[in-house]
Amino acid sequence: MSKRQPLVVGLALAAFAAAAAAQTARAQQAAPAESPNAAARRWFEDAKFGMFVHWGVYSLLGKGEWVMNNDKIPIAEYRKLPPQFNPTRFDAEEWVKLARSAGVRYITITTKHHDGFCMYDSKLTDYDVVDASPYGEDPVKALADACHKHGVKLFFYYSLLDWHHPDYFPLGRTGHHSGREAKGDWAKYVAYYQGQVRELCTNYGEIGGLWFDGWWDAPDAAWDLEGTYKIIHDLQPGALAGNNHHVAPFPGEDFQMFEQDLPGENSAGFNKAEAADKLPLETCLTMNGSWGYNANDHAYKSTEALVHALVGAAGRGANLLLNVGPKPDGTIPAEAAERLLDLGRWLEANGKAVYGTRKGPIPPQPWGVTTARPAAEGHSPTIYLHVLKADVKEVVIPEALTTSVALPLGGKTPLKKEITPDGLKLTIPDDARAPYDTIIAVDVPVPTPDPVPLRR
Ligand code: FHN
Repeated sequence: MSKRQPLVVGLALAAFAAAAAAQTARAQQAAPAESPNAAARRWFEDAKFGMFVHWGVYSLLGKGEWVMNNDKIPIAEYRKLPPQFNPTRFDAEEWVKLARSAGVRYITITTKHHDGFCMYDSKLTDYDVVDASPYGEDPVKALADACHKHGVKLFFYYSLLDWHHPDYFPLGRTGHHSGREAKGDWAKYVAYYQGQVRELCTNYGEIGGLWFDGWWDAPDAAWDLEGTYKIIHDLQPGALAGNNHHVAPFPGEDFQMFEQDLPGENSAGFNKAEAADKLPLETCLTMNGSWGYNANDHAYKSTEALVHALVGAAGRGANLLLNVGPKPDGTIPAEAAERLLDLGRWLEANGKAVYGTRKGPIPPQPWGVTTARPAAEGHSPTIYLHVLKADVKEVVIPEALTTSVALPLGGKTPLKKEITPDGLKLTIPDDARAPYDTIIAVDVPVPTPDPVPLRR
């Protein structure tokens, strides 16, 4: 951090301290009741960590969720998959317990992906897991019940793009090998998909929200997104609507997602949009290189890389939605389960610097990121420095933090501080270093607010 760091850091620090002081003062007055949507957005921002599940009949082929399009499989052939789909080893309780052990706070599952096959019991089509597969049960219902039982919120991924439905016409950029006739009634397709959104908001109890995808296939089509978001908000006032369209958020959307990149990055080429400053953010990420089950993809990211993704997202005010692609038998690949348990162990020890925080007042640095926790009862606000580079021996933070106390997370011995021309230098002792992320808690003294004059 150089002293010449733009004024923005100083302003951010001042804003952080002012917000902390204001929050202390506000705590003394009755807070106005917040709307269910505002409460849900705040919950989402606090949650920090979700598990994405891409599961469908495509898992039988073990080549990912785009196999129908990539292998140019027409519907007449693809329809032979559901009768072979019988995930007898699927255990919703097991999935949710694994998620809880990983420190996951919500699960987002594909209810219908681009292939058009519904992994839930829809009354609007027989092309679903209950009517078209020997399994004959509704895995989404089982998952919803297990999530409600274990206090995990459940979000539904829903693909607007549909390679199967005869009224998804005109075709968009993909799905040109499905063998459908070159005709269809787009209004009927909109009524179909909005009817399914209604089903998802009605039949599974309280849900966390809807995660839409596939808008990018036909960006100029009459999707009636505002009508769709109204259905969600009317039926489930505490549910959030998000749409993975890779452009700036539309009216009615409650969070913004980024794919395979942290907000502000675009290595994957998906994320052209800036991070909206007023919406909760989320980055979705594969553990290997595939969303749906890919039998040949063993290129799993290291636990360190996944911790850095989780912390890197939190340091940019975003959640991490980490993906698993279950096998056709309903089990989660062993490598994925292993990574999830590693993350759970790390969060067990360090979750305080992640859950419930917001992005810190110091922007991402070469050494890492910062998260911040507002003042709590009897506790000053805390800035967490996440030193992600193992070879970094000292960090320089704004001089304005001169009066703060900097402790290794869980440690008792304050770090040595030195005022330098670049700012306040903290030296990290070797015994304070931790695997993946050395976290320094900087307790920021907050001026005690002037006593509120008693009203006569
Ligand atoms: O095409 C989909 C893909 O299969 C996957 O569901 C990802 C997850 O974010 N979204 C789309 C690609 O942007």
